[in-house]
Amino acid sequence: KPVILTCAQPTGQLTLGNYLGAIKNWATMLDDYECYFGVVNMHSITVPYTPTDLRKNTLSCVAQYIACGLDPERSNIFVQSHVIGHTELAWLLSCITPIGDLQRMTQFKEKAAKLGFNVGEGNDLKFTHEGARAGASVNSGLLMYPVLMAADILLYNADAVPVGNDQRQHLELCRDLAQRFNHKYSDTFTIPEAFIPKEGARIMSLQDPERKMSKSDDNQNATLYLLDEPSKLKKKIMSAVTDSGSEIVAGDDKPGVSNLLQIYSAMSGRTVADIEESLKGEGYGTLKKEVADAVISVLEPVQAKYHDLIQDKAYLEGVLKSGAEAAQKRAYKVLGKAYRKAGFVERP
Ligand code: AQP
Repeated sequence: KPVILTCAQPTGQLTLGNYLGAIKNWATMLDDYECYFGVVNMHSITVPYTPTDLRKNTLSCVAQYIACGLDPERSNIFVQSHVIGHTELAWLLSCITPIGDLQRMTQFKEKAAKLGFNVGEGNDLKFTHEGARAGASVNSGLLMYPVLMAADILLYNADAVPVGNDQRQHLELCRDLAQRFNHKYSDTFTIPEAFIPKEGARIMSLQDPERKMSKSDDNQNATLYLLDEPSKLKKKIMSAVTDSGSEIVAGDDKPGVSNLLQIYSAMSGRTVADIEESLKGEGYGTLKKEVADAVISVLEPVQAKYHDLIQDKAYLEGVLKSGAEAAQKRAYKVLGKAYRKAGFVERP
């Protein structure tokens, strides 16, 4: 079977963006692919965090994966730091990655901006006024993030990586690095394909529909978390920013309404055109109410399953143990091959 590898960060609670752009899709691939689903905790420490939350969110992320339909009997669910090889391969890859390639990554620029920096012309980092006053700094791990992500993927010689649209640029870099390594040494890595869903690939913030919905948004009303109580989900959707005019149609000049239609469509399986037609003449309030109903009816059973699973720590730890064993087996093989190609002598 072809191999897929894909991951989410346990930086915070998973969002509806993570679900629609990623996890929902992964759950459809269990039978046709050999699946590796990572919880990439090493990526989470590239931004400010607290260890207690990271620990809690890691197990919670595993339970959310399973509650969303990632069956551990038909896939390998593992935590990144449990598998030796991710950072080792990242080191090999970093030595063939020009720094400039990392400085121009959109996610790096956005996250650096959040920390108090502007990335100017020529990709140099400059303090913003507030950043300078707060003594801001950007750690080199944040810059290296895409190299570690490339290692996550190449370590399993994955054929494909199902991700949301925001990861397209990182995946391109991963493909470049694989090609560069293969060219510099000899054929070692599979060049992975990006699987980006047609619907839901880019769910936007409810408060600023020009930005993607993100788990670490400072404005809690901007993001729908999978574990938000139904009343909270409804409240956030009812207060979502909409656009001028009153017609319920998708379009570039209507980012707020388009986002709500996109969410509605992805949650209900109906097409946007069908929804537009059925809501002709109705106001934004009706649209929001229907979106809330659609979101809640999908998430309620997910939440019920999650609350059962999270009680059973022994079960979750068992899932992670067998996931890590399977992942490690594959990772060792690929890492060994890459080490040999790079000229490292065999381990005694
Ligand atoms: N808004 C989104 N719409 C569609 N897909 C999305 N993904 C993330 N946000 C959206 C997809 O979810 C998968 C896991 O993402 P991640 O955990 O690696 O985190 P991220 O992409 O950095 O997303 P966040 O939520 O914005 O996290 P923070 O706030 O920590 O940076 C990926 O496949 C991603 O494409």
